[in-house]
Amino acid sequence: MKRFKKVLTVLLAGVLTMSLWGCGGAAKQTASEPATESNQDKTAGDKDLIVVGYAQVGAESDWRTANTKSFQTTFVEKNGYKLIFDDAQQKQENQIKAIRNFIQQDVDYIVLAPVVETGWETVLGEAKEAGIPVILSDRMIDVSDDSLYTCWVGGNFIKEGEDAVAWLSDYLDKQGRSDEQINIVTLQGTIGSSAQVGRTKGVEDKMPEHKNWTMLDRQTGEFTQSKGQEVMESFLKSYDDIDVVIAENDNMAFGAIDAIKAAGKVPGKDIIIVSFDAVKAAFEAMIAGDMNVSVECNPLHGPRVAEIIQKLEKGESVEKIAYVDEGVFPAETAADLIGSRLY
Ligand code: GYE
Repeated sequence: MKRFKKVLTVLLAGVLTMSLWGCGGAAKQTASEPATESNQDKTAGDKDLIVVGYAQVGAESDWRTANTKSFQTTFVEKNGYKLIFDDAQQKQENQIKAIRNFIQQDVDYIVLAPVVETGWETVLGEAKEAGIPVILSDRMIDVSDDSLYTCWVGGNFIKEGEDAVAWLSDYLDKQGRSDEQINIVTLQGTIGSSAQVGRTKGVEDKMPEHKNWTMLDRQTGEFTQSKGQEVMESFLKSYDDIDVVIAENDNMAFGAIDAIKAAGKVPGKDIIIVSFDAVKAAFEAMIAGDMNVSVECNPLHGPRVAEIIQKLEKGESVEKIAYVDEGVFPAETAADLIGSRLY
């Protein structure tokens, strides 16, 4: 019976069309408005709990830590859940193992934040075969058969890249530098992850509109502060004329800031720092004058996924693809906003 219900919910979700979640519903939720409120008084015995296996990417960044916390505080017993959490240490093979374990444990739902986009057909085929719905969160997968997952919720990474370019163009205009030669380097995220693919594409698509901008180099910093610093050190040795660093997340930007200071230059002035995520520490870096802008990427997906699960439990339909609303935070807004940031 339980299995039949699962198959039914997967089928239901599968026939839904793509739509944006940007202007309402679950997209507007924050961690302070949990979708699971109605369940909070539930005094369930273990057998009544909904068992959720979360195949998490790792613990590579502040964003990731906030994302993990969002799941660990939402999927708790008092909300009617049991969470089985797996940290894959940024390795797809570990996530595949975790999913197979979840299948073996016959969890009710699998949530996957995929490290990279490709290579998921086999293991998700196994989950489908077992009748376990797979909810993708954060990053996307690249599969031809979209019945391999129930739905996806996350950030619009291409738009984030485009927003970064729009901010930079505006900033250079205001500085009277719109006709100057501008040399850019990019610290990319994990190659093949949606966050890297989308942000790189968003920037690349908009670059031709700025004929005086040159992308000198781009290399992965694996979304970590230490690798970001290492790559920035090598960029600074290779190029003495870098005007802008685009770091595909805040933690790599923090590493770049350290490298720039160590090289005797002033981050935020001599070299413009454009970043993504907008975690609290980025607001601190902006207030300190070290970072110029951070394009927001919201990690608080726990309540959003809980709302999806609640709908599926009731046999209701869910959006197949749902983007979360995100903003752009330049340095001059940081002091006012830091107090209200949730992550
Ligand atoms: O930007 C980065 C993290 O997938 C959106 O992963 C996420 C990215 C985020 O490591 O900090």
